[in-house]
Amino acid sequence: MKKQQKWLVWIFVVVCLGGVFSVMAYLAHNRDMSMWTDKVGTMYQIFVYSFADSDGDGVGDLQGITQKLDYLQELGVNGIWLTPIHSSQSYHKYDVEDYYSVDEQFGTLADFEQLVEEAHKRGMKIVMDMVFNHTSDQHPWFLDVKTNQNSQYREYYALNDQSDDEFLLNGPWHKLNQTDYYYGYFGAHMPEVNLDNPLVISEWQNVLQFWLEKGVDGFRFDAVKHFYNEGELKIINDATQQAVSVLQALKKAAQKVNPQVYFVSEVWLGTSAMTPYYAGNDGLFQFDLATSMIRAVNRGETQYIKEYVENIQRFKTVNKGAISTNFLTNHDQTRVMSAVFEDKQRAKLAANLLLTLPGTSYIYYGEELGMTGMKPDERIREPFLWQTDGNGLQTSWESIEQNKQTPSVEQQQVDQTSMYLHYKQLINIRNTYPQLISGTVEIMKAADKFIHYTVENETGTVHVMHNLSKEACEVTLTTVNPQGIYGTIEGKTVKIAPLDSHIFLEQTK
Ligand SMILES: [Ca+2]
Ligand SMILES: [Ca+2]
Repeated sequence: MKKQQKWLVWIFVVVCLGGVFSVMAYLAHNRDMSMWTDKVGTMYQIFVYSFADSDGDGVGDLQGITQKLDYLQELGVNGIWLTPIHSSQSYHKYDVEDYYSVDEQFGTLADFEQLVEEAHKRGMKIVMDMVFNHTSDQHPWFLDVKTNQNSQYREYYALNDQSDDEFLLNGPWHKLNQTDYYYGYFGAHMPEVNLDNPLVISEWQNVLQFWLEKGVDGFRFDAVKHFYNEGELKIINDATQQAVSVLQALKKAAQKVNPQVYFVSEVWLGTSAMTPYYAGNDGLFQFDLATSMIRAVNRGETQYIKEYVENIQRFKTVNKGAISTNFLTNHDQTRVMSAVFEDKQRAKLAANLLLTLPGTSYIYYGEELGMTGMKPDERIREPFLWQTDGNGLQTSWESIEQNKQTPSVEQQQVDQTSMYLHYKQLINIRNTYPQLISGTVEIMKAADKFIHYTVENETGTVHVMHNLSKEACEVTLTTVNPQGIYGTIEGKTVKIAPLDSHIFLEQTK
């Protein structure tokens, strides 16, 4: 080959490689999740039935949420998690009949698209609840299985036709017909799907793509711990790994529509058993942390928070983009205000913990009003209190029993001591100091009734101290040039009121 030809070949190779690398860089850039890891510090969980009713039928709906987006923007949250909105007979809608629909009680697909558009205009994300462990017993697949012995959907569910099988003795099996039984951990109305069937996975992939095309930003997956329950299928080799594989397959399909799609799962397990699930998720709800924060507030115990913080780095060994998903309580648990025995100062202190630890912190609707709530479930899902007279899109599907004394948004917006203004202040701090979202956390001191941690990034270190005792305390600072964020500093001394916190910035020298 002549010298000139060799050069031409080399130029060709370089141009081709350049093209390949550009495409790879483009794809990598598009999958850049830094918006989620660095900017989305606070999310707001809406129990749709109870939040805002636009048409006066007593039930919350999508147009109601759209009309209240300004409220959420003013509170400072960066996005919303909606409990399921698909058609379903129940009020909670965790038993879905049609995954491509909007329940008519909540509105239409057009209402949903408008909600997404209006949320995006305000820089807010929309995360949808996806119930993929089970369907409703009214889902067309299940109705067909029930009535048709040769149904093509038999393999879509966990069925057992051996009536003498020992599985049937222990597990939550329900009678399908004369010969068959089906598995339903949450009850006969929630038959569990067979996630080992590729046709089911492909259907779930289509569902995610459908909603991503409507503009949704992410998904919260329900009951992931139960994807592969012991005894549900004949062969389960590794329940955790199999569930992770399901999520990975879903993610791959979802990324084709939105490369930055966000996955967060409910895996209701202890931190170490849950951590491997990060391989299929961006976020995992930290149930142990939630309990630890409530315990710290009620009893002054700090060792559990210390242990949690020391474990956070392990999440990143499973998935380097892992986000700690912090929360105090959700729609299945006693509300924070009730968990702290209706002590307003303790509830504020719990908020201070929730909103100063790195990750994405979720607020359950009404928590910012100090709403109370103890089981049964309906009572931890009472109508959100918009106005004292019950107007202002307030829902009325059930009477208010446990929140007769809780002040409404209207009252709290003008009360300087209110829970609402406290949450708003802390969320604002979280939005102002990005290290509180994505910084590196380190415990400085974890003692009885006192904890001090730092959250650091390249712009500076935020110090957070919580006084978990009923006595005021004083701390002498060794920090050069501390800049107050929450609470006052006199000279080198920080005074912290009983059950209160102190936050300051240590400027990078
Ligand atoms: Ca309504
Ligand atoms: Ca299951």
